[in-house]
Parts: sequence; structure tokens; C-alpha cells
Amino acid sequence: DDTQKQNLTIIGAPIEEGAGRLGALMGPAALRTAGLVRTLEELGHAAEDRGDLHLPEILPNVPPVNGLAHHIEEIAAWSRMLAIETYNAMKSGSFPIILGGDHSLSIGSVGGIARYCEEQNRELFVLWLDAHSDFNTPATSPSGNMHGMPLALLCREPGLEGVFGDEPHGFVKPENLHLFGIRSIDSTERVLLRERGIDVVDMRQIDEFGVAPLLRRILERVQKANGVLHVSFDVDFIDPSIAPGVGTTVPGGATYREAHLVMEMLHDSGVVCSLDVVELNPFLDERGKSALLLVDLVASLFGRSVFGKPNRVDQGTTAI
Ligand code: B3U
Ligand code: MN
Ligand code: MN
Repeated sequence: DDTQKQNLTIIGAPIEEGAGRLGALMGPAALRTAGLVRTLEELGHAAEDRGDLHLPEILPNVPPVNGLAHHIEEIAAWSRMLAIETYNAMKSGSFPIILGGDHSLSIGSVGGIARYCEEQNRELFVLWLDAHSDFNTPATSPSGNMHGMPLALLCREPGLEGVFGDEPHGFVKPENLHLFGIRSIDSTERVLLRERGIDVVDMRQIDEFGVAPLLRRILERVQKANGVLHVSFDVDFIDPSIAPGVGTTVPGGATYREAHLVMEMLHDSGVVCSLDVVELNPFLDERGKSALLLVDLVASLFGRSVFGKPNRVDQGTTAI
């Protein structure tokens, strides 16, 4: 078959300080227990599990911010470590998979990936699969929880400049950011998203048009630009009835079939360069069902399919 075999670098980021409730630090362990690494190997990929990163004992000093940003020193330490890890993985030709951990980890993971892409002159696009838009700044955030802020920082909104310190990192161009599955936006956040012209595919559009044409438009943009796509997968993208293991459930999320179709189309596009799997909270899960679903979804992204591609019958799925 035509599945591209890839070198994968799996990095556990047991970070929960960015979320409003505890438990996301168990996410990487639950994903491993659910068989993530074995599943990727069974699909023919070479997966190197680097284990979990750990916070250093001495946290960086971060200048005070205008507004609320809880645990910014911890998030700063994680961001700096993760930016190095994802940059190095990309540089060695590997595909980084970051296991969270709450969504503040994407500050670091995407920061390192964006640095690599800038050096290589590759256009980076980001697909943010999430119930939330995560575009708050410390000044707009109603909660001060930093898992609601990664995109504002990555898109150069003011207020979190101290997070990286001297650590080299890149940014995301607001016009290359695509939010998908959104159904919860704070009012100040909405104003900012509109002002910056961010592409937001909300659940209303998904209901009306279906995921396929909406995602195809994004993937064609990446392909035309000869770009690469980072996928940041927040568990709350999926409907809480099938993925309850997350701290900030929002009803009306992606169905089982929609979520798999997204992952299958991402695989077929051939443009995905890196992946975050975030916000799994095993403490809130039911008998591991969210973790197991996530492993199945990641498998679809890495080439698992029921019976080959439906648009390739002419190429002989029945040939002997
Ligand atoms: N927008 C809210 C809620 C939120 C954002 N991301 C998550 N929750 N997971 C906030 O606190 O910024
Ligand atoms: Mn999120
Ligand atoms: Mn979310």
C-alpha cells in the first residue's frame, strides 16, 4: 500500500498547571496504557518514545503580566523545554507527537516547530481541533488559565513575551491558523479573533456543510503553498458523550465518524508534520474510553483505514 512510513518521536508533556482542574498530567501515561506506541508501530512506523519531560527544580523568572496568567513560571519552563524538543525532532527528520498535558503545552511544541519551519523557509499552517479558540491574552482571559492562551501568544498578541525568555522559537501567521470544531468563545476573545481575521470553522458550519469540504479547503491551501501542517488535537473537539475524559467538556462536539474522517483526510493529504494530543484527563475518563478513542484517532491519522481510499477504486483495490 501507499502509506508513508515515518519516523515518529513521542514526547510526554505531563503538564496540568495551564488547566483549571487537576488530572491532565496523567494524560501521557493513559495514552501509553491505551496502546499508542504499539499501535503506531503496528502501522509500520518507527516510533521512538522519549518518555516524559520533567519540570526543572528552578523555574525561570517571568516579568509580571498585565492581567491574569496562573502558573506562568511553570508554563514558561515547559514551553522552553518543549520548543527545544520539537525543534530537534523536526531537524532530525522525525515527526514529533506531543502527548499532553493541557493545551498550554502547544506554546512550546508549536514554538519549536515554527522555528524549524522559519529556518527551512517552509510555510507553517496550524489546524486547531478544539471546542475553544484558545486565543485569550492575560488581559482578556476570564479565568487566567493558560490553556486558553496558546494561540494568542503564538500569533504575537501582546502580554506573554516573557514566556520564552531567550529561548529561540517561531510564531504562527494568523492567516495560516485554522480553528475547527469551535463552540465556545469568550466575548473579548471573539472580538480579537474577528480583528485578526482568524479562520474559525465552528460547529454550525460543520453541521451545515460537513467536515469534508471544510477541511478539504484548508488542506488544499496548505498543498498549494507547499506548506506543512501542525495539528493540535484537544480532546474536547470530540463530543463529551464519547470522550468524557477532559476537564472542559462542551456539548455538541465532533462525532465518532466526523473525528475519524478528519484524521483520515489529514493522513491522505500528506502535509501533516507534527501533532499535539492534549487535554486528556484520565481522572475524569470512564474506563479509559477517551484514551482508547484517541489512540484509534491517531491511528487513522497515521494510515489506518478500513479498506483503502474510496476514490481509488480505479487503481484496483480488487486486483489480485
Ligand atoms: N475560554 C475559557 C475556557 C477555556 C479555554 N480553553 C479551555 N477552556 N480548555 C478560558 O478560560 O480561557
Ligand atoms: Mn484547547
Ligand atoms: Mn478546548
